[in-house]
Amino acid sequence: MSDLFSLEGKRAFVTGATHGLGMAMANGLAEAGAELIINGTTPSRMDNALEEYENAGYRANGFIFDVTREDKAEEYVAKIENEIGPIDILVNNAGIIKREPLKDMKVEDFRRVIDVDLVGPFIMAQKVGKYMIQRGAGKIINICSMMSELGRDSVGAYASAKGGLKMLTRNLATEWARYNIQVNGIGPGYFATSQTAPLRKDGHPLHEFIKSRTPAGKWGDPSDLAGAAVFLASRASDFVNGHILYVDGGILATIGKPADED
Ligand code: GCO
Repeated sequence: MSDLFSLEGKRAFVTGATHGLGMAMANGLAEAGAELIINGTTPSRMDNALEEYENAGYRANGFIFDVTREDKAEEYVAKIENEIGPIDILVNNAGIIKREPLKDMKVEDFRRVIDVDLVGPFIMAQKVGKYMIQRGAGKIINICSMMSELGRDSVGAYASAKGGLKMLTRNLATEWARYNIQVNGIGPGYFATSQTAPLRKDGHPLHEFIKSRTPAGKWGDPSDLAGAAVFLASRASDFVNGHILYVDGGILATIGKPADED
């Protein structure tokens, strides 16, 4: 049974895995046997991340480039494929958020969010996918969000990108299942990361709201995502195509309940 989920001999490229959810998923993939490739845009974060992976006993290679740069993505993917080895698994995790009401948001800020959270995954999938198609094998996991399904004041640009990423996932699955490439998504609920740190500050109205809105009654721990990542990266998911696996403590299962109801 453990063979079904083993990633021994596989190589996984997790974008933005210098911290946060990306790092938690990368840890899970490495624990299952995968060699890691990561990228990021902040050199100091990269140094710390590579040290952390190394201390944990994982093999990790890091590259500094922005996933929205098509030329760089193409160049680095070719370099990795030729000099390190085939990328068997791609996790499109890198993303940003800008919290700003749509009526005030600058168009350039809206564009940047779409560029990083939606166009970036397309670029990476296309560049890595080229090699996966030649090999007739591959796993692509796009990191979606609650905001692939739901709206919330101030995160309209992010939600537009993450809704788009869900449909990019289904369309890549539609075109690439025939090449034995499984393209799926993970939709994390509300997790305790640096991205949500502003929402978890004491006194922030979202802090208690998220706990009461989540049937499991708490914020997720990033390590809760490792199992979903390993499943979608392994042979266990070979006939799973275009699925978004929500790991959300049950948020999407319910409309929630009034604050004063026990
Ligand atoms: C928000 C955003 C993110 C969430 C997440 C939910 O509400 O501000 O939705 O911060 O962390 O993406 O899945």
